[in-house]
Amino acid sequence: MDLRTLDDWRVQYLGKKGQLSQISKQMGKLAKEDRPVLGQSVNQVKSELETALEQVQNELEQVALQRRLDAERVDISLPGKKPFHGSLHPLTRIVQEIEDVFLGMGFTIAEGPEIETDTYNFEMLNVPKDHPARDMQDTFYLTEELLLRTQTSPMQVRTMESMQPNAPIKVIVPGRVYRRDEDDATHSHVFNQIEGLVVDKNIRMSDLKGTLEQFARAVFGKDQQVRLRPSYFPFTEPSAEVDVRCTNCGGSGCRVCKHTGWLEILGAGMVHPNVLDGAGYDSKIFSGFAFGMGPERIAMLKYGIEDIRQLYQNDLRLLRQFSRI
Ligand code: 2U9
Repeated sequence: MDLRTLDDWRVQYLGKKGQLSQISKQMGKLAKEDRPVLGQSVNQVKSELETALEQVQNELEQVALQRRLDAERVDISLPGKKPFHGSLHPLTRIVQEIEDVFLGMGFTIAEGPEIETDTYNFEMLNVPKDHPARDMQDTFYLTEELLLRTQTSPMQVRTMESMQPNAPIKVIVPGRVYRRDEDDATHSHVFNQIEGLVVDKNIRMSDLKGTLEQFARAVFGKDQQVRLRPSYFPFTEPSAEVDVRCTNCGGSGCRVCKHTGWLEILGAGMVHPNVLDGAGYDSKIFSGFAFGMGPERIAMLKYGIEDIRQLYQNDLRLLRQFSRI
């Protein structure tokens, strides 16, 4: 017996044209006093049949349900499929890590346009008209005045200009910059920079050194030594290049540090008086320091990546090594 056969049975006996209904139709042919007798018998039989039908129907449904549950049973002992996990790109991680270090020292973060004017990108940073960086060979010009920024510093200039008259500044500017360079293992025509600027009264070279030491220790380890070498940039005076002990050999000399024991990670200096005055901060009252670094280089040194192009190729074999899961 199954549910369908049961329904056929119901139609045959209890249906509109079924046997009980046929019997009821005979009622008219009976004598008046016999009709209630037949009526009662029909009702009683009908009610007994319906009860029996319901009971059998319940049993059959129960059996059908059990059969379905057995067929659909999940084998919880089967090993699961591992879901694919994304992760932050190593470059994004380094940028966020560097941002966190400076946020912890009270810096704010500012971001600005990648298309800049010659005025903000060069003029206001004290880069003279005949400086090689201004050459068509080195900079992507869009028009005579518009260009793709070669550094994030124009945004620091904009920040200085936007400050309430001469409020103190402590800002870092991360972002993409562009230079007309041949791409190779250490150069890319698009790369990232993080530049910092601090301006206030009485800012000294020792503030610069302390800040950069703090930064180097947070990123490269708490015992990091930092060394400043004299250098030249048009926008800072004096200027310095900043080294840490080689992350590969610890300072004894190896291929990575070209046997010097040191790795250059930053450029920095005291903001040139022309830059301060140009952006509205009187250089006789205010002083400041600035620094710039390339997070690609920091990521390469920290993670031992030997070719900058690997940071842009999104090869899963590299990226999977930075997955936390
Ligand atoms: C203002 C004034 C001065 C930012 C500075 C450097 C030195 C520097 C390079 C590091 C590697 C660029 O990414 S890189 O190629 N940067 O050496 N940058 S001082 O000086 C400023 C910035 C803004 C208003």
